[in-house]
Amino acid sequence: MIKGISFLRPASTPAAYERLASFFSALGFTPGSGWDEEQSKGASFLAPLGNLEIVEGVMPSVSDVMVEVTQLNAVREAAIAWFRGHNEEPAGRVTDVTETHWKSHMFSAEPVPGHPLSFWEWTDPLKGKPLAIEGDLSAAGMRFAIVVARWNAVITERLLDGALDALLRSGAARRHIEIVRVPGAWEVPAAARTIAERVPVFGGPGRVDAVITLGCLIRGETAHYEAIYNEVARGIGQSQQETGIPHSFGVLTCETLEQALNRAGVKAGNKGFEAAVAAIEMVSLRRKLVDPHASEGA
Ligand code: DLZ
Repeated sequence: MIKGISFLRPASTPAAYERLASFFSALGFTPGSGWDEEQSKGASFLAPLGNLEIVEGVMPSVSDVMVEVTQLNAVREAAIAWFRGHNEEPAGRVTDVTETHWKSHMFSAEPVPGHPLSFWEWTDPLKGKPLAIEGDLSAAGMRFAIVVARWNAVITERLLDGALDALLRSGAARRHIEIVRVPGAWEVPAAARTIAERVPVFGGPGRVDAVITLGCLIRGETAHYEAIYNEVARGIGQSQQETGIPHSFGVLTCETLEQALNRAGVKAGNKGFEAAVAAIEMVSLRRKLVDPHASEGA
């Protein structure tokens, strides 16, 4: 299995070795372990990606070392600063930035005569980057239902406060947030499903974009804890999968009341807040997946 590739640059003198090592360090390369032995020593520099290219015809650069970078101009400034730091004139040693014929721009620097190095960057900022579709965190125009259990209200009310805080601060309108209370966690899935399946009628509550589920089960105080928990999780998941409406999961399962308090805003964040943020993101993502142009110009 191939793990990596190393290019060796023989430095003709100790001074050339020191200069090249100093130049690469100044540009921000991560130092590798290198070696220092009787016969030779090596300064090693690591880059996140390596690529061996066999070229036929005209070489794409003056150098056989091409370093792909981001913020090419800043790298060039660092190269110029390195020469000035050595009381040397960079003119003639650092070229101007020029366009290549493959949608990129490039400059070259020669810290040691005979060792030209080319630095380049794609002009298309998305080129070479892994593209991902992600949801945004703006809740403007989105409609939510929050289903919250009354059992362990000292906890679930805090989760509700957290969820409302996240929605309102992310731009949701108060009138677009429906709060539905149910007796306990056991009842959360059924209410969530009824809301998610709702067909709007004139004057009625209308559709929601996501359902945020909130509850709190405490092992020490809950008979058949595992059985209840499994069923609640399964029911909420099933409602999400079968209706296609995002359901975020804010049902705490804790060993103790103290642990629950910590997750409801005391020491370990507020899981109601987190559930609301997840719901916003999933609504946005769903819109993009269904209609990739949905957020353009938004
Ligand atoms: C009965 C019960 C128990 C013992 N514990 C909890 C709990 O820790 N958290 C919770 O949300 N609900 C609990 N419940 C109530 C059940 O969820 C359910 O509301 C009742 O069994 C009525 O169906």
